[in-house]
Amino acid sequence: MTPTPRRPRRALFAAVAAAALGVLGLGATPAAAQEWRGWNIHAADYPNGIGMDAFTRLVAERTNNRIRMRTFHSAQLGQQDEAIQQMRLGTIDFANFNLSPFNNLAPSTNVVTLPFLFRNVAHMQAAIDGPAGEAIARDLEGIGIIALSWYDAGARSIYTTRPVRTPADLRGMKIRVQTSDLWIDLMRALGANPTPLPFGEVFTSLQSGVIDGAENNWPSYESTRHFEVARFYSTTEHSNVPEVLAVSRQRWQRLNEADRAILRDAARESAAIQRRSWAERETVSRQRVVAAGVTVIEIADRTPWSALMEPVYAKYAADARLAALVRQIRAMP
Ligand code: GTR
Repeated sequence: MTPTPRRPRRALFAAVAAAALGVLGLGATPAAAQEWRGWNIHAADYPNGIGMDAFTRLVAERTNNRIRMRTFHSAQLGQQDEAIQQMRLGTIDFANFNLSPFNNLAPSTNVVTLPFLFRNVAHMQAAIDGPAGEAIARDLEGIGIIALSWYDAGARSIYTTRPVRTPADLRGMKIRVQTSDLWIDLMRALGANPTPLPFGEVFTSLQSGVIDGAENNWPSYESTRHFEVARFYSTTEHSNVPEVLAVSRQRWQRLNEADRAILRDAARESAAIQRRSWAERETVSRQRVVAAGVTVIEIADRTPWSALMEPVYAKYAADARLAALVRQIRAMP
């Protein structure tokens, strides 16, 4: 029997060790072997999934498959707060997030979550594509997340198991909110009993009566089938908080400038695709839930609602930097 020569054996060991380090994400992965993992809370056919799939396709094409990205749709890689932690650790490479779950981590995200701040979608887009986006991108970078582009998320409204026409109707009702202090205070200021819960637990919590309602845009209300258990949708349109398409700073730091530019361009183009798809889906989702017998309660006058928001502004837009940003956004044409 021929003894195994020393050198190849050592080489084999080195190769196995390198592969193991690669799996653990510890070694520098050769450019040719990049395989990125992406998180999406929604299903693949939701506007955000469509946007993310456009992003990954464009990046693959423009890097000749050097950077291959796979999006795990429908929260397969975990709920929102866990996914944010994983992005920060670098075990998830890219994702689309609503900005509310960053409220406690990145102060400027509170500004774009503020109730009744934006006059309409165009106003929100001008802010997030401009000064608000710049401030938020800086704050997110500080926590290990690189913002590449901004997705639409429409207006959020309250939906419940009993009709709600005025803030008085909400008194004492348990309303699900995202994990964010601002959201807890906002719901409290409206007189409700805020209940932070992961998105994936809202349906069963409505069904079992753990909560009496939640709040979201038309597409989320429809795609999650929450409308089957919470049959009243009151168009409070209290927040227009947008979303981010982002990559982990750990990945970003290993990219050269040319690849960074490819990712930025692809992300911007994916946002245009997401926004078009979003506008269509809002209409379709509304039609679907109305056809399914949901009662839409039109809130014609939002003044009684916005009048209660003073304490939220006092707490979350008090800091000089954030107050200046709020003023700048309000002054936008
Ligand atoms: C949706 C948003 C999700 C998530 C969800 C929630 O509108 O797209 O990212 O934030 O709301 O309420 O948890």
